[in-house]
Amino acid sequence: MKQQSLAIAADHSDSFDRNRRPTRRDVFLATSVTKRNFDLWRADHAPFVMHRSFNAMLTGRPGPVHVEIPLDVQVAVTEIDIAELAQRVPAGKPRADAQAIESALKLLLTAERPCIVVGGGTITSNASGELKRLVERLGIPVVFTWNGKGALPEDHAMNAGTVGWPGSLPGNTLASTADVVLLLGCRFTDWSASSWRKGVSFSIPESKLIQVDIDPREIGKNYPAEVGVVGDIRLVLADMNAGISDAQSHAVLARRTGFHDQLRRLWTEWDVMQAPRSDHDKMPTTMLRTLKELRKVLPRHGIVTVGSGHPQSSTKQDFPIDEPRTHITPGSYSPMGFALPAAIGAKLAKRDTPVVCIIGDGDFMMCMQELATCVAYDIPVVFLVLNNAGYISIRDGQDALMGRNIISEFKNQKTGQPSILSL
Ligand SMILES: Cc1ncc(C[n+]2csc(CCOP(=O)(O)OP(=O)(O)O)c2C)c(N)n1
Ligand SMILES: [Mg+2]
Repeated sequence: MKQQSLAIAADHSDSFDRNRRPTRRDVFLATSVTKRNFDLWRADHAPFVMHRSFNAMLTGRPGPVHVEIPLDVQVAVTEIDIAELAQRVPAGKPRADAQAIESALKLLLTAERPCIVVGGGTITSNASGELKRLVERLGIPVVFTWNGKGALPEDHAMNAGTVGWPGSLPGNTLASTADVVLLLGCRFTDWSASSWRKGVSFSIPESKLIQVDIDPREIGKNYPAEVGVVGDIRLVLADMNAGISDAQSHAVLARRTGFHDQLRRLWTEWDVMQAPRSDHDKMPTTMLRTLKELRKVLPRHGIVTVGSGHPQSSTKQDFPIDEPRTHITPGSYSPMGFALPAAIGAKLAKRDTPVVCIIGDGDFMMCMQELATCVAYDIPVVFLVLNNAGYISIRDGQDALMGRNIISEFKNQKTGQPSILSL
């Protein structure tokens, strides 16, 4: 077997110039979606390349690394020394500059209408405990982006729902009228910032921005930052918590009671707006009613993976998430074809946790062949297919922007009727 592989390698290397350095064209596709790229063109470079890959993948803002290994290198036999990975990656996480923490605290303590925006970085840095402490000591409402959902339980009194488009009325109202915005590990994508239209989700620079990110390149990228704090979010929040005295906490909580009343009023208003769809009791049913029923039976630690289009938006707006890493969303690129394999992956990683894939009919049809994988490998995922007979989020966008729609409803072309109706 080994001899055969080596023979293939020899054949291959005859036509392959192993001294040719990779050009930018070779790695162009991967560079746009990864942190670093390596072309491993010598087997004895493997320890160096793999250590550098793990270093890049696991440090700073974590992300994927692409390593290309040609077949002749894959089958080559060579002598190598491998050092411990622990000796090739940093110990601990970066802590922020004390002066930046102090400036941020000064703004948060004096603000009249502060708001915390929680992005996916908060969950990546396992900052939920420190976030809850800060929120409760300062009484600051929290809004979530798609990837931030779950960082704080949504039944917490300071939950203000989601921000951006789609978002919730409390989330967008509080974020857009805040005098100080504390942003935690969020890129301000077009979705989270409602295409940056002023006053819809954010009113920065009138609102002063405290931006916390482990990646310095994010600071001030889409909005000017009054205070840019570079560091691991859990450590930054721990330092902020340590800098607030009990007396400061009591004083600021007493000052913010009227502000908290407004948050409760906004939730009542939002519930009234959503009630016709979330309490709908006729058939065909609605997405919001379906999600409401799912929430009743899925335990808090149950995982949902979510498909593009209306299922992703409705889940963001009206499906409360209470624990980190239980809401797996395709995020702001929103690729169809993600939710179904993501559910399989989640179930493989957490065999004892219930996993539900909330997915539209269009998205489901992109990769439903993978159901065979679930059967072949006994992977019991629940698929909740929200069948509205079309790419209805796209149809609605076409109607709104162009006044007509095309090729977005799965109609029977003879009868003109969709096969299944649903609101
Ligand atoms: C790979 C890919 N192609 C196209 C899109 C654009 N797109 C976003 S939502 C959507 C329709 C999704 O249909 P469905 O899953 O049935 O959800 P619905 O909006 O109908 O509830 C499309 C085509 C996308 N996000 N990803
Ligand atoms: Mg659909």
